[in-house]
Amino acid sequence: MKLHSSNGLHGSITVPGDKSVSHRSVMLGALADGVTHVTGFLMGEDCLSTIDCFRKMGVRIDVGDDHTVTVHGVGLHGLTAPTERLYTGNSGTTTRLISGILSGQSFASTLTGDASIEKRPMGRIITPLRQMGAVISGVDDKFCPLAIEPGKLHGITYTLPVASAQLKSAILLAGLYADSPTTVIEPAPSRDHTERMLRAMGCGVDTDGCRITVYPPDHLTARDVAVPADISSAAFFLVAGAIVPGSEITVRNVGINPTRDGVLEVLRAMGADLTLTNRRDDGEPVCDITVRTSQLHGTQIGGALIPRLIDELPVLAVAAACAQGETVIRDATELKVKESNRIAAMVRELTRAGADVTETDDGMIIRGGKPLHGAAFETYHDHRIAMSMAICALVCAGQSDIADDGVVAISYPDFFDALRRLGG
Ligand code: SPQ
Repeated sequence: MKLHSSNGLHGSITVPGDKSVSHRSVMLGALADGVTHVTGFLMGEDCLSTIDCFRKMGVRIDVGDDHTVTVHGVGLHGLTAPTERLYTGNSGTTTRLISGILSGQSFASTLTGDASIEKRPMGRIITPLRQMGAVISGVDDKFCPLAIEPGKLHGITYTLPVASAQLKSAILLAGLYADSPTTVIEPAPSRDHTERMLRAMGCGVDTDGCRITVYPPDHLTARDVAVPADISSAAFFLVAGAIVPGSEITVRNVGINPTRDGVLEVLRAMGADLTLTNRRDDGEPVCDITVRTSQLHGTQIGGALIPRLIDELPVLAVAAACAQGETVIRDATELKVKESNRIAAMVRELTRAGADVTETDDGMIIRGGKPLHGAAFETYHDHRIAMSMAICALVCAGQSDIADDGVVAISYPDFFDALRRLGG
């Protein structure tokens, strides 16, 4: 993919459905009694991996050609033993959440994924699931492939070492199969889509600050899911609209769940011109967001904000490189264990473009305002690095190249077409 500096992006756009909500609609739809109709489903590779895994466990899932998915639930105890390994591709969410579900089944299973998944930490789920009685093992007790045998689960109270929705959800989903309630205590609130969807399906879930308790239900009741547009995908265009001179972009129907909207808070703190309109709620709060170009300035990003914008940090680093003054990102060591080491990747690629960036132990310091120039950018086979550097390329003098552009299909198959439609 060859990219050039842009004179301005204009128009309105609907980005694809939320990846986190799409995954959970299939998982919980499969475990519910009845049929779940999902609209706005993300047809990205990660969510298709989730569909594939549940089909291998006997769940009928019909995929329409207009982002609709129909999940024919089999009930909490209706999954059947897969005849082959469950392959989760590049998807950490599929791998970790499904591990919680598989721990409560009466059959054995093996989970495996691509080269990136085999490097991502799984010890963090193995430890609490074992405490619950799960019979689960991995390579060195830390990595995929994971082997899971039938186990009898009991409720636990578990304090998470990191604010991670995947870890929290794996434990809560195993808790559906436990003989007593399960409580998870988070260091800071992480995305709460699992809790919301479980409640909507009739399961008792109490949230008291950072303390979440799930009560094992008799059954889940299927409920249709309208997936909002993904704020993590919208973020690329919000940053593009803010930094590309002369732009005005409206992103429609964006999910603004308070556990996910940290990117809006930070862009506002940086001086971005954002207008939120047409607010509504359909299980998840949504609105339309209009961004107009403005001069950004540096800011501080850390603490409890981090889990609320963890996947948006790479593109926020691009915004910071275009801002006047210094931006400090701290408390973000989790970025090192995503599809790539996103701290090292962004420091390297922004430096390649001429930005002044220093890597720190838990984040980076970006001294913005240096003139940026085009380059051949690496993606580290990470969709969010590819899209972040594509947005950066729009403000670089000269041409940029992204060789591994197909990686965007993980979460946003249509990304480059959408950018072209806005004038990129
Ligand atoms: O699924 P995967 O590969 O882990 O996806 C990522 C992403 O950038 O798309 C992270 F690499 O998003 C995670 C996110 O970082 C999706 C997620 C979820 O749906 O629960 C939660 C976050 O991860 P974590 O470990 O902080 O809970």
